[in-house]
Amino acid sequence: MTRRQPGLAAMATMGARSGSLGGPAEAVNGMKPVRMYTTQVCPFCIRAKALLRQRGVAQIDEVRVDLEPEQRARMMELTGRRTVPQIFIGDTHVGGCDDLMALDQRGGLTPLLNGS
Ligand SMILES: N[C@@H](CCC(=O)N[C@@H](CS)C(=O)NCC(=O)O)C(=O)O
Repeated sequence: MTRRQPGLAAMATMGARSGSLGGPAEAVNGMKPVRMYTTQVCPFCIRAKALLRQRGVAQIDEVRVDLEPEQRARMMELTGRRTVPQIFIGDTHVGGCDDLMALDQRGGLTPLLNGS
């Protein structure tokens, strides 16, 4: 699932990205919004997206850092990391794919997604 691309008119009125993560991530199905910094060729990104979908995430706000170099800089600024994926659930920086899977294995992913 890729990030929604706003129309030109919307972009003209939007100015800077909104929200605490700097973008348009929104809650869907009562779940916290999920943002993932990715590149096109990235097996770890594919694996992370598959796990999130298995846990009921219907929408991922995907930021393609290979297409938007300024977003790679933003990702590194926010996370201190240079690899993709970098995953945010709500305001929480989960980390990469390994971190997401470890969180799930210790039972923390679903509660985080549900804000409980
Ligand atoms: N342990 C990390 C590995 C992530 C990783 O190696 N991602 C690759 C792309 S699939 C990457 O960003 N490579 C570029 C680099 O290492 O600078 C995770 O689970 O997310």
